[in-house]
Amino acid sequence: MNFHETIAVAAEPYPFEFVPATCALLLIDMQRDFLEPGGFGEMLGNDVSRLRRTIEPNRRLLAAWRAQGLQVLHTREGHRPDLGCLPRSKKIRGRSPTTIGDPGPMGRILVRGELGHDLIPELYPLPTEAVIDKPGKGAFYATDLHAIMQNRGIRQLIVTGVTTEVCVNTTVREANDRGYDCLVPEDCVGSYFPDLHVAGLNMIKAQGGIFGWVSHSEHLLAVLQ
Ligand code: C5J
Repeated sequence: MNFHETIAVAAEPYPFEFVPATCALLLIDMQRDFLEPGGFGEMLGNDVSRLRRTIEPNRRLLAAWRAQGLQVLHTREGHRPDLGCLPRSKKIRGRSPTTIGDPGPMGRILVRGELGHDLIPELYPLPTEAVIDKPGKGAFYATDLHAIMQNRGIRQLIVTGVTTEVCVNTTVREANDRGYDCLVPEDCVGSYFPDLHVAGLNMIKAQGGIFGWVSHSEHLLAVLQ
Protein backbone atom coordinates (compact mmCIF):
# COMPACT_ATOMS: atom_id res chain seq x y z
CA MET A 1 0.00 0.00 0.00
CA ASN A 2 1.30 3.44 -0.92
CA PHE A 3 0.81 5.91 1.96
CA HIS A 4 0.35 8.93 -0.27
CA GLU A 5 -1.75 7.47 -3.06
CA THR A 6 -5.53 7.79 -3.18
CA ILE A 7 -7.31 4.51 -2.49
CA ALA A 8 -10.98 3.86 -3.30
CA VAL A 9 -13.09 1.70 -0.95
CA ALA A 10 -16.50 0.29 -1.83
CA ALA A 11 -19.05 2.35 0.11
CA GLU A 12 -22.47 3.93 -0.02
CA PRO A 13 -23.59 6.19 -1.58
CA TYR A 14 -20.44 5.86 -3.75
CA PRO A 15 -16.82 4.76 -3.28
CA PHE A 16 -14.88 6.51 -0.52
CA GLU A 17 -11.51 7.83 -1.68
CA PHE A 18 -8.85 8.31 0.97
CA VAL A 19 -5.14 8.95 1.32
CA PRO A 20 -3.78 6.65 4.05
CA ALA A 21 -1.16 9.13 5.30
CA THR A 22 -3.83 11.71 6.10
CA CYS A 23 -6.65 9.45 7.27
CA ALA A 24 -7.07 8.32 10.91
CA LEU A 25 -9.07 5.53 12.46
CA LEU A 26 -11.20 7.08 15.22
CA LEU A 27 -12.71 4.66 17.74
CA ILE A 28 -15.58 6.20 19.66
CA ASP A 29 -16.24 5.33 23.33
CA MET A 30 -15.39 1.61 23.34
CA GLN A 31 -15.63 1.79 27.13
CA ARG A 32 -16.24 -0.92 29.70
CA ASP A 33 -19.37 0.72 31.09
CA PHE A 34 -21.04 0.68 27.67
CA LEU A 35 -19.86 -2.76 26.48
CA GLU A 36 -19.12 -5.10 29.35
CA PRO A 37 -21.55 -7.40 31.13
CA GLY A 38 -21.99 -6.02 34.63
CA GLY A 39 -21.37 -2.44 33.50
CA PHE A 40 -23.59 0.64 33.62
CA GLY A 41 -25.18 -0.03 30.21
CA GLU A 42 -26.33 -3.46 31.26
CA MET A 43 -27.42 -2.13 34.66
CA LEU A 44 -29.84 0.15 32.80
CA GLY A 45 -31.38 -2.93 31.14
CA ASN A 46 -29.56 -2.77 27.81
CA ASP A 47 -28.45 -5.84 25.86
CA VAL A 48 -24.68 -5.34 25.66
CA SER A 49 -24.30 -8.14 23.08
CA ARG A 50 -25.61 -5.63 20.52
CA LEU A 51 -22.49 -3.56 21.16
CA ARG A 52 -20.12 -6.47 21.78
CA ARG A 53 -20.62 -7.77 18.23
CA THR A 54 -18.54 -4.76 17.11
CA ILE A 55 -15.47 -5.78 19.12
CA GLU A 56 -14.11 -8.44 16.76
CA PRO A 57 -14.46 -6.42 13.52
CA ASN A 58 -12.92 -3.43 15.30
CA ARG A 59 -10.08 -5.61 16.59
CA ARG A 60 -9.32 -6.86 13.05
CA LEU A 61 -9.54 -3.38 11.52
CA LEU A 62 -7.39 -1.84 14.26
CA ALA A 63 -4.73 -4.55 13.83
CA ALA A 64 -4.64 -4.03 10.04
CA TRP A 65 -4.57 -0.24 10.44
CA ARG A 66 -1.73 -0.41 12.97
CA ALA A 67 0.19 -2.93 10.83
CA GLN A 68 0.30 -0.28 8.06
CA GLY A 69 1.58 2.34 10.53
CA LEU A 70 -1.52 4.52 10.09
CA GLN A 71 -2.87 6.99 12.64
CA VAL A 72 -5.29 5.91 15.37
CA LEU A 73 -7.34 8.03 17.77
CA HIS A 74 -9.65 6.93 20.61
CA THR A 75 -12.35 8.74 22.56
CA ARG A 76 -13.93 8.20 25.98
CA GLU A 77 -17.13 9.83 27.14
CA GLY A 78 -16.83 10.99 30.72
CA HIS A 79 -16.37 13.73 33.26
CA ARG A 80 -13.87 15.18 35.69
CA PRO A 81 -14.04 13.62 39.16
CA ASP A 82 -15.29 16.99 40.49
CA LEU A 83 -18.04 16.86 37.79
CA GLY A 84 -17.18 20.43 36.79
CA CYS A 85 -17.71 19.58 33.10
CA LEU A 86 -21.08 17.86 33.66
CA PRO A 87 -24.02 20.10 32.76
CA ARG A 88 -26.96 19.78 35.13
CA SER A 89 -29.17 18.95 32.16
CA LYS A 90 -27.05 15.85 31.45
CA LYS A 91 -26.90 14.88 35.14
CA ILE A 92 -30.66 14.78 35.61
CA ARG A 93 -31.73 13.60 32.12
CA GLY A 94 -33.68 10.34 32.21
CA ARG A 95 -34.83 10.71 35.82
CA SER A 96 -32.90 7.54 36.67
CA PRO A 97 -32.19 6.90 40.36
CA THR A 98 -28.55 6.33 39.39
CA THR A 99 -26.90 8.96 37.18
CA ILE A 100 -23.48 10.14 36.02
CA GLY A 101 -21.08 10.61 38.92
CA ASP A 102 -22.90 8.19 41.23
CA PRO A 103 -21.33 4.92 42.36
CA GLY A 104 -22.00 2.21 39.75
CA PRO A 105 -20.99 -1.40 39.19
CA MET A 106 -17.52 -0.41 37.89
CA GLY A 107 -16.84 2.72 39.91
CA ARG A 108 -18.37 6.18 39.61
CA ILE A 109 -20.43 6.29 36.42
CA LEU A 110 -18.72 7.99 33.45
CA VAL A 111 -16.09 9.57 35.68
CA ARG A 112 -12.54 9.77 34.36
CA GLY A 113 -10.13 7.39 36.05
CA GLU A 114 -12.81 4.88 37.07
CA LEU A 115 -12.72 1.28 35.78
CA GLY A 116 -16.01 1.54 33.88
CA HIS A 117 -14.83 4.68 32.11
CA ASP A 118 -11.77 2.95 30.70
CA LEU A 119 -11.51 1.45 27.22
CA ILE A 120 -12.07 -2.28 26.79
CA PRO A 121 -8.88 -4.36 26.87
CA GLU A 122 -9.49 -5.85 23.40
CA LEU A 123 -9.02 -2.40 21.80
CA TYR A 124 -6.68 -0.78 24.30
CA PRO A 125 -4.72 2.21 22.92
CA LEU A 126 -0.99 2.12 22.32
CA PRO A 127 1.04 4.89 24.02
CA THR A 128 1.42 6.63 20.62
CA GLU A 129 -2.37 6.80 20.06
CA ALA A 130 -4.14 9.89 21.37
CA VAL A 131 -7.06 9.30 23.73
CA ILE A 132 -9.57 12.16 23.69
CA ASP A 133 -11.68 12.61 26.81
CA LYS A 134 -14.97 14.19 25.81
CA PRO A 135 -17.71 15.46 28.10
CA GLY A 136 -20.35 15.43 25.36
CA LYS A 137 -21.60 13.18 22.63
CA GLY A 138 -19.55 14.73 19.83
CA ALA A 139 -15.78 14.19 19.91
CA PHE A 140 -15.05 17.80 18.88
CA TYR A 141 -17.04 19.54 21.62
CA ALA A 142 -14.76 20.79 24.45
CA THR A 143 -11.82 18.64 23.34
CA ASP A 144 -8.51 19.10 21.51
CA LEU A 145 -9.43 16.66 18.71
CA HIS A 146 -9.52 19.37 16.05
CA ALA A 147 -6.08 20.67 17.08
CA ILE A 148 -4.65 17.14 17.11
CA MET A 149 -6.02 16.51 13.61
CA GLN A 150 -4.61 19.79 12.31
CA ASN A 151 -1.21 19.17 13.90
CA ARG A 152 -1.02 15.64 12.51
CA GLY A 153 -2.31 16.55 9.04
CA ILE A 154 -5.41 14.37 9.35
CA ARG A 155 -8.06 15.21 6.76
CA GLN A 156 -10.24 12.11 6.73
CA LEU A 157 -11.60 9.73 9.37
CA ILE A 158 -12.74 6.14 9.55
CA VAL A 159 -15.20 6.36 12.45
CA THR A 160 -16.11 3.27 14.48
CA GLY A 161 -17.47 2.61 17.97
CA VAL A 162 -20.63 3.13 19.97
CA THR A 163 -23.33 4.09 19.80
CA THR A 164 -24.28 4.45 16.13
CA GLU A 165 -27.06 6.99 16.61
CA VAL A 166 -25.56 8.96 19.49
CA CYS A 167 -21.81 9.54 19.80
CA VAL A 168 -20.82 8.13 16.40
CA ASN A 169 -23.51 10.11 14.59
CA THR A 170 -22.82 13.33 16.50
CA THR A 171 -19.08 13.05 15.84
CA VAL A 172 -19.54 12.38 12.12
CA ARG A 173 -21.77 15.45 11.87
CA GLU A 174 -19.27 17.59 13.77
CA ALA A 175 -16.41 16.35 11.57
CA ASN A 176 -18.43 16.99 8.41
CA ASP A 177 -19.05 20.60 9.44
CA ARG A 178 -15.31 21.06 9.97
CA GLY A 179 -14.53 19.87 6.44
CA TYR A 180 -13.49 16.28 7.19
CA ASP A 181 -14.67 13.25 5.21
CA CYS A 182 -15.89 10.34 7.35
CA LEU A 183 -16.38 6.69 6.45
CA VAL A 184 -18.37 4.51 8.87
CA PRO A 185 -17.92 0.71 8.57
CA GLU A 186 -21.35 -0.56 9.60
CA ASP A 187 -20.15 -3.73 11.33
CA CYS A 188 -17.77 -1.68 13.53
CA VAL A 189 -20.51 0.53 15.01
CA GLY A 190 -23.30 -0.61 17.28
CA SER A 191 -26.39 0.42 19.17
CA TYR A 192 -28.53 -1.08 21.93
CA PHE A 193 -31.46 -0.37 19.57
CA PRO A 194 -31.36 -2.16 16.16
CA ASP A 195 -33.80 0.24 14.48
CA LEU A 196 -31.81 3.28 15.62
CA HIS A 197 -28.61 1.64 14.37
CA VAL A 198 -30.11 1.32 10.89
CA ALA A 199 -31.57 4.82 11.02
CA GLY A 200 -28.23 6.24 12.20
CA LEU A 201 -26.42 4.72 9.23
CA ASN A 202 -29.12 5.79 6.80
CA MET A 203 -28.89 9.38 8.01
CA ILE A 204 -25.16 9.48 7.29
CA LYS A 205 -25.32 8.14 3.73
CA ALA A 206 -28.64 9.69 2.60
CA GLN A 207 -28.88 12.55 0.11
CA GLY A 208 -25.63 11.71 -1.68
CA GLY A 209 -23.72 11.20 1.58
CA ILE A 210 -24.93 14.25 3.43
CA PHE A 211 -22.70 13.54 6.45
CA GLY A 212 -20.41 10.85 5.05
CA TRP A 213 -20.06 7.33 3.70
CA VAL A 214 -21.07 3.89 5.01
CA SER A 215 -19.12 0.74 4.24
CA HIS A 216 -18.07 -2.59 5.83
CA SER A 217 -14.76 -3.46 7.48
CA GLU A 218 -14.17 -6.22 4.92
CA HIS A 219 -13.91 -3.59 2.18
CA LEU A 220 -11.34 -1.69 4.22
CA LEU A 221 -9.35 -4.81 5.07
CA ALA A 222 -9.23 -5.63 1.36
CA VAL A 223 -7.34 -2.42 0.60
CA LEU A 224 -5.10 -2.44 3.71
CA GLN A 225 -2.47 -4.76 2.29
C1 C5J B 1 -22.41 7.12 23.39
C2 C5J B 1 -24.30 7.41 24.82
N1 C5J B 1 -21.11 6.85 23.43
N2 C5J B 1 -25.12 6.69 24.05
N3 C5J B 1 -22.98 7.51 24.55
O1 C5J B 1 -23.06 6.99 22.37
O2 C5J B 1 -24.73 7.99 25.78
